[in-house]
Amino acid sequence: MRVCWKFHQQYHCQIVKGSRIAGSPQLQIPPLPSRIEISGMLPENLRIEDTRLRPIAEKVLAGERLSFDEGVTLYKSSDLLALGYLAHHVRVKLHGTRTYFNVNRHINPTNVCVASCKLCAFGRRPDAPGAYTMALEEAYRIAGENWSEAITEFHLVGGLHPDLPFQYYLDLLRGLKQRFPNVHLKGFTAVEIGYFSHLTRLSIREVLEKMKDAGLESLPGGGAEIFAPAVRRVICDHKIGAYTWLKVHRLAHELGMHSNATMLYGHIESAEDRVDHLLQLRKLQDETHGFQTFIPLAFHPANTELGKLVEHTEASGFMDLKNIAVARLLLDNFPHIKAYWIMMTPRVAQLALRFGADDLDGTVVEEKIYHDAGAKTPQALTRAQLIRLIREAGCEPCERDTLYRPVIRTETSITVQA
Ligand code: V47
Repeated sequence: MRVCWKFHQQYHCQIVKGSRIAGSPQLQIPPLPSRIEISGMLPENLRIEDTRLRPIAEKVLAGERLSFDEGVTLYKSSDLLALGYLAHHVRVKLHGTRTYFNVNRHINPTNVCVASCKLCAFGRRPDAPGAYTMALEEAYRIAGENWSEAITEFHLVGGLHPDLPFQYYLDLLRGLKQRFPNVHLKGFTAVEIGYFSHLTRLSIREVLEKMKDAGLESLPGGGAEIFAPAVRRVICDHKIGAYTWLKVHRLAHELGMHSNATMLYGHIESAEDRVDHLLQLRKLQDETHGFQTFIPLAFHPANTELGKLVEHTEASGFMDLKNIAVARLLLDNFPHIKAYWIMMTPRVAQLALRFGADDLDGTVVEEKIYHDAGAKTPQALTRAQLIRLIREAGCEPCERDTLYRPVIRTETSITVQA
């Protein structure tokens, strides 16, 4: 058992790793499965309006893997309640009603970005109004601000800054780890890692090794967008392609780091593009088992070039729930599906807990990427608000750390179960 003491201005926290507070519920995290086995009978009372879904439902309940064509059928169906029923069935087999959330803080060290992706409202050219880059001390100060409950994760993501040396990021990681030794550092999308490799002429593996050595513990899922090259050329033409995105995650997994995956929907992509994207992720997961969570992300058009190019209405609650459900059904080897409340609103994210999602993400504290693109959601939710949303949906809240280990809090201590 490792015991460390962490002192904050607001809090004195005892962090006890690998132990359990007496009297707390004994929760076990399942190891990452290589293939998730699910079986059952099609219940008599399951009403499937879209008859094309019936054979797919039989396969889902028999625990069989779905094909590309079946994925497209799921996306083209409007029988959302049947999709939700099936996805919820899979979710309950995996997790019961347990629903994960975490107490985290987002930090975006810079919004300066040379990529100019048409989908993005966050990145700025270096001389554009609103461009910023945090000095290291400023980043450390912000990391400790505006939260009242001890954080277990910093989520670090920025732009592709042309002049910041790689050393800045290594110093940032080291400085955060030094000041907040018990906070997990999840950071830098595969796009940023690819860019650091390009800038430094180090291989991607070397970049990841150096970042890991400086304190990086896992990678977020951003930058995946849609893998289909024809779509990528329009929405983010200067970014790494699918091959490099997947390579970065494969290498991170080989180095023992877990990561997440995302998909951006609701712009110019087709149902086939979405299924192709999900199946490329499923294939890599078969190889590495390093992904923890899949997060579908709805495109927000405000203040983006892409928003001006396409005649567009913002993604609907219907599409949000469908993407959660289809992801749960196709990604049979991903342990978790996250309903990111910042993106889908707390109201829809709560519904998603009954459509295949088992994770709501976290307290976040300060969010820029979606709010620059017009999100009307709050910047933060408290731990109590997340718990209420989960309980109201008839689910059992479970605070997790980044690696899905249950976290148990008292007023003075935090326990992470091994
Ligand atoms: O990569 C950017 C997307 C992502 C827009 O891993 C946009 O736990 C919609 O990846 N409209 C960043 N989406 C966010 C992200 C994430 C969020 C929460 C948790 C995790 C995790 C990862 O946001 C980008 C891009 O795909 N994005 N601009 C936009 N206008």
